[in-house]
Amino acid sequence: MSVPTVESLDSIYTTASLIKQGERYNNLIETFKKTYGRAPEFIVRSPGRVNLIGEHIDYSDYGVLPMAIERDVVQAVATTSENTKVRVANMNSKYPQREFEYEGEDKVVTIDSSSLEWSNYFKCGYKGMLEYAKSKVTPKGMDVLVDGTVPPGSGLSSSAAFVCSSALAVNTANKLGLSKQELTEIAIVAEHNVGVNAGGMDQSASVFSEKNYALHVEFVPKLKTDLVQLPSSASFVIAHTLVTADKFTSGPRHYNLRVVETKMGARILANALFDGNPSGIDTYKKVMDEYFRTNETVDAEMQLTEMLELINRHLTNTSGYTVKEMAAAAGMSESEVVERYMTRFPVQTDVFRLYQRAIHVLTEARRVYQFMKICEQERHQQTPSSHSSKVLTLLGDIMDASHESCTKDFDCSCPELNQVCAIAKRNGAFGARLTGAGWGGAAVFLTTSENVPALIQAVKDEYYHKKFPEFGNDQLDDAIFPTEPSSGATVYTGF
Ligand code: NG1
Ligand code: MG
Repeated sequence: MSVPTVESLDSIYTTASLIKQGERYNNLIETFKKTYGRAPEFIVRSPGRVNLIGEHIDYSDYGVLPMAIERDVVQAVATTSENTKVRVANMNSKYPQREFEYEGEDKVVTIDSSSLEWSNYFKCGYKGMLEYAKSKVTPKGMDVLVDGTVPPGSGLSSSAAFVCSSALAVNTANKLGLSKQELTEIAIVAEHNVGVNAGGMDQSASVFSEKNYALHVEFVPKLKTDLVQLPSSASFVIAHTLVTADKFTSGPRHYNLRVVETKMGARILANALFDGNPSGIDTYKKVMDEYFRTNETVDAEMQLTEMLELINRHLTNTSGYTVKEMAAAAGMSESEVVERYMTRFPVQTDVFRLYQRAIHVLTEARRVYQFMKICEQERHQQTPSSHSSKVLTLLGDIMDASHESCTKDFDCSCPELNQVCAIAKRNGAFGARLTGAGWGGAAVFLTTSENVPALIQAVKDEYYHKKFPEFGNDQLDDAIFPTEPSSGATVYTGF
């Protein structure tokens, strides 16, 4: 079997080289035939991502700077018009084959988010797309075979890669013709169906990324992406601590709690600044935009500096708020706070640390601008080699500051993440930080291409070999690997 030729069904979905993927795709196609007794009609692919800078600020509507990685979720698909049954199988035998039926225009499909069930991620994409396309189509029946290479629970967005590729599969199967923008927006909301109140960074990166570029993603006034050229001397290494952060289980104490802490902080600030917050603003970026609406000349970094002053003035309770105190400061009733922010995504905590979370969000948002400014300046330079290490030092310092802020103020790191970052810093990393949600999962290191092998070896020796002596080199290649900015969502046909 030859390597499938790349032909995007819809030219807006990026095409990517399959040369390296030949064997994997052939395997997928052969297994598909064995599983379903027919050949797939098309293959979709959506990658994971690594976030370079801008952690936990997407749900405060601040811009972030991720890039797609080579690791991805691919799905081979065949359709039928005879029924609306969907069968989903996985190349990994850990995930048993499932099937479900289209339940009609209103419901589309039931998702039981009370259990951690792999096929829920497919259903999310399916439901989101068909709800959006409402009544235009009776969906096709689908046979689907999934193959994922993004380590789950690693902070590299296996979930978004899965949901976006599912949405793309449904888009392609039913010829819905939705744009990247629509698909991304649908995938963002759809992922809430698995019980995580996530922001929109991952889906945007998975869909819009292009090879060789990082992606600046902004969320307000609407989703917008821009390609960012990274310095040519920069190389990145990803290291998964192998401590998995399962947001599904720990969400009430970690991820979903941070969403409440940042939204309530923004509400309190908006209540103080805008006379009762009549429009119910609940993200810091929207507070900032409103506050500077009449004075847009002030640049974003300065706006953020002023926002930090406002935080010091208005979120004064640095030892943490109770629900009652938050409600009072936000000008809301306690029941409204609970109903609006803690019911669909419940949380568990004694106090809400609004001040510390706010300091992280605003300084981190400022770091995104600083990081991009350096990349932009670098793009206009002819780079003598003495200069390139200066640029990496500047970018690395920003990444280090991000890690420190995540550790101290956002409290989303863990000992293992701190440990791998410290090892990296001692072994030639210019910067090292956790990436993704944290509390486990992966870190990202900035280094030069020459130093990549030594850096990887050092982390293997000092971290993996000590903590996971049973792991062979093959398994470790899955845990620590160099990465390059890769391409986003793709449809392959004609094989
Ligand atoms: P990970 O941990 O990669 O799934 C999560 C959120 C992002 C963002 C980051 C933290 C999901 C699907 N994604 O990423 O939106 O908030 O944490 O920056 O939960
Ligand atoms: Mg995820």
